[in-house]
Amino acid sequence: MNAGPPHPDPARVEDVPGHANLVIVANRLPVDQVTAPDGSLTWRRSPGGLVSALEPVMRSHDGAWIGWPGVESAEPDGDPFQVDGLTLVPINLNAAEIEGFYEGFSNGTLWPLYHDLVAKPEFHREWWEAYVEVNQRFAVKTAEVAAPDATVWVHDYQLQLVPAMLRELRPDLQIGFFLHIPFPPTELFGQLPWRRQLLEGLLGADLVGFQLSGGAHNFVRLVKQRVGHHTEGNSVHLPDGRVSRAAAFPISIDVGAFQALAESPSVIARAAEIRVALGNPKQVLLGIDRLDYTKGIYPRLRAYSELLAEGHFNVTDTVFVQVATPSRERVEQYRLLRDDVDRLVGRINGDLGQIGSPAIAYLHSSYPQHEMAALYLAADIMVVTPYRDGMNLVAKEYVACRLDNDGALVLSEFAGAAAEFRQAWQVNPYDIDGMKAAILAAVQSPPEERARRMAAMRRYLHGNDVSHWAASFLAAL
Ligand code: GDG
Repeated sequence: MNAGPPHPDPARVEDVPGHANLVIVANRLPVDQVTAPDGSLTWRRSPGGLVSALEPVMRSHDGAWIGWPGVESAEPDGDPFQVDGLTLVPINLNAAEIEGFYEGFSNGTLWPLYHDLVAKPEFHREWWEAYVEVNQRFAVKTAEVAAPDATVWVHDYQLQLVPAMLRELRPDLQIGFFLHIPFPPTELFGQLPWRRQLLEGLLGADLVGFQLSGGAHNFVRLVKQRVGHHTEGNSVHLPDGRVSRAAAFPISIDVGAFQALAESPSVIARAAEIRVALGNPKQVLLGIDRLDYTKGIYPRLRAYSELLAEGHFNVTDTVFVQVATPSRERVEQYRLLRDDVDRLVGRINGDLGQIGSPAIAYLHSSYPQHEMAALYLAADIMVVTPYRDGMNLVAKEYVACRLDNDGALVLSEFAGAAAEFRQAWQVNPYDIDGMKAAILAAVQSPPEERARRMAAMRRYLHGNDVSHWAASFLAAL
């Protein structure tokens, strides 16, 4: 818990506006505002891929981070403030902005469209208008905060118009953009009524980064097709003489931090405690995800329940721990998903569980990072089966924690991480039988094979952690 007032000592922040040499612009600030029992406001670190990835980079670059504090507010934006040495610049969102920009266009239109239509995207003109207005607010604030010739790094699908809006206001800046989620194939993107505006928004950046090279190719192809600019390889030549480049920068994690957690006596003790609490099973399988329909939680649990029902596993010596972190709970599709998963878990436990031995230990909750590390340590098999995922940091965190090269990773081929973790047991989450076979193969694999596969993934991860990712992006910018 990082405690601190929302309006801190102005002396610490008065030199910030107009003076930040590295500005991170993201939908969310890397903190949540919470009310302490005494009524005062404090800040708590928030979970999520972006936060996990960028925090170490910010610290080493001493920059400013612009974003929404995560609570609804109709007040004017507050002053910049500091938490844990990070300078945070808040942008308040009111109820209408949250509904139209965040829950609407970002999570009801773009998120499902960019994830291969796993859910049906909705197109509403008033959501789009809110998206344009909020992107403009982010651009204006960034223009205020950035020093002359500063580097600005804009993040993710919520802010795709910011690069062009910002360039208009501040042509002196170096502007980079990174998309954390997949960039869809041209046929899907083409459905968007505002496809051209989004492409032009991104082209305001000098460098547009994607998780995989496929995303960069899709983007450049679309720019050629829909905007008509001249392209050469992954470079786009703009009419004003500027060149905007697209490239892949697969994101990673703070490997050292996870390794340190995995080595710490308290985390090791907690992992042992978790196994005892689970009844000392022979095998612990683990899933950790935001409760999101892209993550493939449902087919994964179905595959596991069929393996149990067919007698491949026994609930007295095997347990599946599924952590589903609450997410976007005001969006209808997420509420429906929660009901579906609740029902499935209830049915599986009702049909297959025994007193003291549930088939699935289901936790709809969010945990501190050391508890996550203890779970990674306690799990023999990590099951990561998204239908589509930009990268998937959970898979990388599991690998980082397996200091003894033990443990097996079952990984969807549709997660970005699959391109790097060739040695995982890869699965197609749409193929339940295939998933069952892979889980079984992972569970039954001899220790030497697990160690060989894990060692190779760990070697790869060591040369490719989040500071390498950020350094490569910033160097290319
Ligand atoms: C997006 C893209 C891409 C989760 N629950 C808790 C918790 N987490 C942390 C995990 C991990 C992160 O959140 C989740 O990252 P993912 O990569 O798995 O997924 P998204 O949130 O969908 O992230 C994704 C990522 O951006 C980065 O570019 O990889 O593809 O969709 O770090 O550990 N952390 C804590 N408590 C929890 O309960 N402390």
